[in-house]
Amino acid sequence: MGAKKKISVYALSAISSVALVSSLSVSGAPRAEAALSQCGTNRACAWWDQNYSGTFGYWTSSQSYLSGWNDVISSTMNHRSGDIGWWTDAGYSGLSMIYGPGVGGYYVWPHIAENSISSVYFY
Ligand SMILES: [Ca+2]
Repeated sequence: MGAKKKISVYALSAISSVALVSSLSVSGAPRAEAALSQCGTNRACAWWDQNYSGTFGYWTSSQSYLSGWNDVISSTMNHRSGDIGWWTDAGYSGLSMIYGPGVGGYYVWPHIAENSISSVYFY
């Protein structure tokens, strides 16, 4: 993740400030699709920001505690063949959002999932 962040910082510094401003002002659907493509098969994916943007991470097995990712996730995607449960507390407890294959979404406060996911279960 650190390497990924560095790459994007270098990429931005190569663009002129004018180009940077215009790319920020039109950063809608195209960026979202680019971000969704980060999520390979057989993975549970998450992003820190809405619309599948921001810091990206993925898991290939259940995580009883999302270390480094606790209460920061705003977007999720299930690219597994089975269901995934995102839980608001560690140890697959609290409130859950169970999603089938290919189902994802992003959360805006006051949705219960916004910045509250703490564990993920692979069914
Ligand atoms: Ca939580």
